[in-house]
Amino acid sequence: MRSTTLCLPVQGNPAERILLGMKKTGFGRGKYNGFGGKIEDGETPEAAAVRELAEECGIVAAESDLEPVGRLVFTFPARPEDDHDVQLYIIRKWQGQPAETSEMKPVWFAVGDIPYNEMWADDSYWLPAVLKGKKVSGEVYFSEDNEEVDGITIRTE
Ligand code: 6OG
Repeated sequence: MRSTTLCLPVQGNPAERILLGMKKTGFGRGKYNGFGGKIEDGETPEAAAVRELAEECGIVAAESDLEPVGRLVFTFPARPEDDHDVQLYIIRKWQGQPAETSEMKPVWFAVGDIPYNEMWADDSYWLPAVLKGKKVSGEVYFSEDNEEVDGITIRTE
């Protein structure tokens, strides 16, 4: 199980626009997603979230500006090495302009125009709730093709 972060930069409260990145390499290549990755040994989830934001799209955020919005566990029965335990954050304040890196190409989307058909299949189940200000927790089981959602439980608060 990989312990990771996923950070969603948004403008507006409630959210009006969201910054997503087209992933250029590795796990989730070819999909839009938030920014994040592995929590390194000895690193806090918040430190990892801030580091990954800078590495993937060049913006500099303070840990104290991260809003924790939940936790999701993704299970891939056909590829257990890809199981992910993900801490989710929203961020509304940072320094610098998002820029393309070797890992991600950042693009702003209106919240009514999110490209769910170019994202992980779970996202349409929980992202709308997060963008409305809810916290989520849940488990997602992927099918044998590692793409479709086979089972999902999402709790909101
Ligand atoms: P690395 O393991 O490459 O980071 N992530 C997911 N994000 C969404 N929206 N859906 C999923 O369903 C995900 N599984 C993982 C966590 C992978 C990045 O992708 C996120 C990390 O930010 C399967 O270091």
